Amino acid sequence: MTPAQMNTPAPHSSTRHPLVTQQHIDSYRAHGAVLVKGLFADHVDDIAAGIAMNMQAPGPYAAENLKPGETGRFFDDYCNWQRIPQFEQVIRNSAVAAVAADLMGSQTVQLFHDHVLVKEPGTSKATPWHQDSPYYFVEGQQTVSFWCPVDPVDEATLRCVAGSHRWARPVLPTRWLSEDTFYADESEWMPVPDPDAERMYVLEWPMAPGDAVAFDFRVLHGARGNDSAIRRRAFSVRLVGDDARYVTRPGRTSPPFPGHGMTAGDRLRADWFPILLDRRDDKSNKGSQAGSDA
Ligand SMILES: O=C(O)CCC(=O)C(=O)O
Repeated sequence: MTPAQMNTPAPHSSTRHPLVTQQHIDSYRAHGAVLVKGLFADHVDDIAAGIAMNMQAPGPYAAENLKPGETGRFFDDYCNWQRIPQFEQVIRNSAVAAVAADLMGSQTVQLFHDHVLVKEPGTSKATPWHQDSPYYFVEGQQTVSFWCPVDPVDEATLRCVAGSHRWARPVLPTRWLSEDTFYADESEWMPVPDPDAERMYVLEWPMAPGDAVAFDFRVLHGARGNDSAIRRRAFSVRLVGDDARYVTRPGRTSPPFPGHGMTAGDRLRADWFPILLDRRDDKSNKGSQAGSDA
């Protein structure tokens, strides 16, 4: 496939997943985010069980995101799908890869990582506005995260700034706890905006357990605190498509994936980041192209 072909959205009519309409695809392209109702509806119990297991046995990257004196609990952790069977099962057996292919216009869908984000009742801390892309070592036009709550959410839902995936300059990544800048050099980034004060078009939806917001890695997003009386447990799956390539950053990325051995311009190595779907030759090579270059 030539680079030009890789940037051309794939035809959808024959392969589009029944959950995905042309309106979903158009909204995703235009705004960088769209709600997919019921995407994980059959997997809510598994996701909730996986989150419970994750919180009971946090991984090396687990973080508590509150300063002393702040109320509630804001826990997050990522890159646990290989040790939490429910996460792997959901990632491989749900419709997420097919829906991702449709939204991204990509023939292949590759797993980047999983992420758990839990705000207990009475957690006033907001998730800071940020784009995920600057923290990551992968870039492309074809990227997507799916944020899925396993509790009903209203005020504490994900909030995405429409169109921010097309901004010319990326937004300065910061550390969620200290709010320090993530990389030493601040010059190449734009300051973090205040979308409410600046009256930006913010997309947000009340969501039922199993619904998912699909959003481009470059979309500016955040979330309010959880002032409700119930938990706000969320699971994110991060996926990339045909044109995504490894890029270098001015420091350790998040997640870091130490020892990955990739160099600028590589596709993510498929032995670490499995190819979940390959529509290039649906009949003969489902899953068998892992590691090949598109
Ligand atoms: O759950 C949250 O509060 C924020 C989620 C988020 O930033 C993400 O999934 O990338």
